[in-house]
Amino acid sequence: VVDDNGKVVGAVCPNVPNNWGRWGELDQRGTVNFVTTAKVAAAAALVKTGRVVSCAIPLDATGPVHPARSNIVHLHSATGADHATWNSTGQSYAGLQGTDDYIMMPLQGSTQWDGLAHIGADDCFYNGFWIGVVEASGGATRLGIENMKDSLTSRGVLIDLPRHQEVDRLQQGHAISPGQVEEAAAAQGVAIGTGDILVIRTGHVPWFYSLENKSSFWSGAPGLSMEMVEWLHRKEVAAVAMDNIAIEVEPFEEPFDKPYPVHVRLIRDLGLSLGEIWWLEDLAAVCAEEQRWEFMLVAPPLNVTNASGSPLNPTAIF
Ligand code: UVW
Repeated sequence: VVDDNGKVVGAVCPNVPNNWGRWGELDQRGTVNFVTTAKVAAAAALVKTGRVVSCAIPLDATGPVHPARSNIVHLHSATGADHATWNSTGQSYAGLQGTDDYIMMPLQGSTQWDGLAHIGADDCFYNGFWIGVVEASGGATRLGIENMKDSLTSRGVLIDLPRHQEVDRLQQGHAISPGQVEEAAAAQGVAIGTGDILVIRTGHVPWFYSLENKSSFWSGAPGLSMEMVEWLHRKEVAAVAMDNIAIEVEPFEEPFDKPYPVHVRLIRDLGLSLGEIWWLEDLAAVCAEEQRWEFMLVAPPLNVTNASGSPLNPTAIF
């Protein structure tokens, strides 16, 4: 039975830990509630040099798009060539020589946030919203990414695992444990706390770009182990972002009852937004140069109405 708010009446999250009800029965923002105005002000106080670093891959058809999705199409509808040849487009607006373009893409097809309407299980999304609240015509009528439009800006902390482990990249199937994160954090001299956006570098997305034949890329990925769920919950992290495809380790850790088991636990149970396919090479280089792994991270999604996710250009400011 679903009530007028789209909630399954009497739904109880089957797993512990979870955040269902923590910020109210109708909350649609989950762990970004940890980011208070004081937290944002403290993050802004980390800005010392004004150095700005993008964490986005190029938004074009060369990037890694999950094989279940179609690639990015970018069309140029008014161009310099139109003006140069004086066709009808070129002559519009009495000689003004403007250009226009269109993009068609899966919202999960580039550097992106997975919002809270992206993954459900057992007919429920985060906080007990019914799976049917994401509709064919209306999209995510609850838990849409637009609920995050004023958020996902906080203190960012980069954990650079390849640097700490003295490797170019973590291998496919490498399961990241809380111990590995804590060890690297201690070596970097940085602590992770309430409301932080945790950014973990693996080197996996750069590996994609280096491959001539991309097919081997899709056979696995380094990513979070199931153990990280309890740790992220205890640390009260606001969001996690990584340079892999789906945050979690692939192949999935055994035993699992559904594919993408870490997604289910983080998105549905905790209400934690996941940043995927981020580009962290430039950020890692600046962190190493400045010898600091904390910064202001400005990473709100696009204000796409009723969307399950959003591309973005996450920006670290030092
Ligand atoms: C899934 O849809 C499970 O993957 P991603 O999080 O990469 O979008």
